[in-house]
Amino acid sequence: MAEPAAPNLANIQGNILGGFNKDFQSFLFLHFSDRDKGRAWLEHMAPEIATSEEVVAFNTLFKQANRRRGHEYGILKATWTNIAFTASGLKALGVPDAEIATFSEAFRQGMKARAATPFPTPPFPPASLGDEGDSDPSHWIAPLGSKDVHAILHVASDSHADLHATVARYVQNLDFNGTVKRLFTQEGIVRQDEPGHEHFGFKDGVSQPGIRGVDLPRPGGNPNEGNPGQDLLWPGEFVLGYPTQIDGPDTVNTPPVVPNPNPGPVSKSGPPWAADGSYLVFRRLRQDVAGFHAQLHQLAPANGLDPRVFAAKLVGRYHSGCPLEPLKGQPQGHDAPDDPAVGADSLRNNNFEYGGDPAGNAVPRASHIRKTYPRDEDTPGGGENNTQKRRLLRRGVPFGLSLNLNAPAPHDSGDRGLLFLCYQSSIEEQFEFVQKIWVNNSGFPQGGDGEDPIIAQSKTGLFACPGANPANIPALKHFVTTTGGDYFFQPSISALYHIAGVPQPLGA
Ligand code: N7H
Repeated sequence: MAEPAAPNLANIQGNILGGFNKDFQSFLFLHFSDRDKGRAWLEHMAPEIATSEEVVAFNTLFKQANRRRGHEYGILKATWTNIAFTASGLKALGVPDAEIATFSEAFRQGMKARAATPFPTPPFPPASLGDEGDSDPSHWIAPLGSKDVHAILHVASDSHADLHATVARYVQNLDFNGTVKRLFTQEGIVRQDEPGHEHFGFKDGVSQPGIRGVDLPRPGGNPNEGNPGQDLLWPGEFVLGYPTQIDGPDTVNTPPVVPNPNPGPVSKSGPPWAADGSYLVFRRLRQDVAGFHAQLHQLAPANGLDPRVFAAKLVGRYHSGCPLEPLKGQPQGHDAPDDPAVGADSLRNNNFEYGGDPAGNAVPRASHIRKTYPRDEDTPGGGENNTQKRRLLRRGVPFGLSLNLNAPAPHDSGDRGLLFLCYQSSIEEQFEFVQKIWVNNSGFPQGGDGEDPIIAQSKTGLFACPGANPANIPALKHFVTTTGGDYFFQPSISALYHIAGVPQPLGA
């Protein structure tokens, strides 16, 4: 029988296909000390869990109302919850060892085991994520990365008050149950001074993969794109049980279409009940904002660049999200200090490729967005058809308060950054591949390009920046430190009942 192509949104947890996109978020790290009471708690929680169907419908309505009224204040509000488990969590809830063994090795080992030092040096490919020095797991915030963490309960809301009322209700129930312990709570909060921007100042969440069956082509537009420049990918890249991208040329159409638009093999991992589930990577990344800006203002003039252009070259976009590459159909890109601010325009801000800029004159080949998604660039892995198998659905949110760069507070904790979350159907082939083989590798895409200047896990690295003088910056400091993280599996709604050991109620 043919496998389904359109994702079953009603059975897929919210935030996987259809991001929560909420200003106020809490992540509760839980431990189950009794199998049966843990299962009873899960049965009780299951109706609280949002579906992707609900979140996609809400987001569509929210955008429509927002567009018509011209503002988003007070239009619609929601509070969403979802849940994901570590391998030790599945075991604590009684999932048999033989079934756990069928999940991916990275998930079974957990991020801490994969993060371990030493920093990858040749021979390549490296065995670890390269979390060294301050990022070494021995410095992580307890209990992140510990096998005691069994589940992450994620609550996200448009209102601070609603978030805390919901979390308080859940915590009361945890305490009542007694054997589901809350080990730690991590708060996430969108920057109130610059909503949508991460702590270094750049607009985030601008580029996401389009998903066939969820994101529709624009009327009269390219049938293989959602918004202009947003390639539509098969849902199996992000959810188990669906067709994936083909890592090879299109042999069906003449001329061949790139990326290959035909459905590839169905994504499989874990036991049959893992279908409609997804792997979640959670990484707590601290950002040294003052250090980042101090380096910009020191190195930019020393290398003949305006600090705003240098900052944009590190990322590949201006602060507004506007790309440095020329938009399709336009002769010139942007390389002037003034930010052209087309960042909010999703019809324009992803409509570019790198093929016209092989030397990296506009966007250096090692810049953050080119490293993590090289688009049509030639790669040692085989170019764009292979690259589309490395995509991530990013669902991050900042943590900590903004740093006032004009008047830093004397007792500032410095603990701010990004809670990086991403969904994929293979941790090894997607998140880990991007971090190990592209980000941390100074030889990708070409020898001498340098590490990713934003997230590489080494203290300093090379950054080749054509247009700067000199063009090679040999010891660029890096200001993102890993302070914890783990790998989770986010089961379908029906699988939550399966794990709880009860039949799914009709209509649930
Ligand atoms: Fe990145 N930043 O502020 O510089 N990221 N990121 N990221 N990131 C992106 O397109 C940032 C991190 C990706 O499709 C933008 O949304 C920071 C990790 C990918 O063209 C900005 C941190 C990983 C893309 C940042 C951080 C990635 C992307 C541009 C950590 C994966 C899409 C706005 C503190 C291992 C590329 C946007 C594309 C975009 C920043 C983390 C991956 C501004 C500060 C850990 C795939």
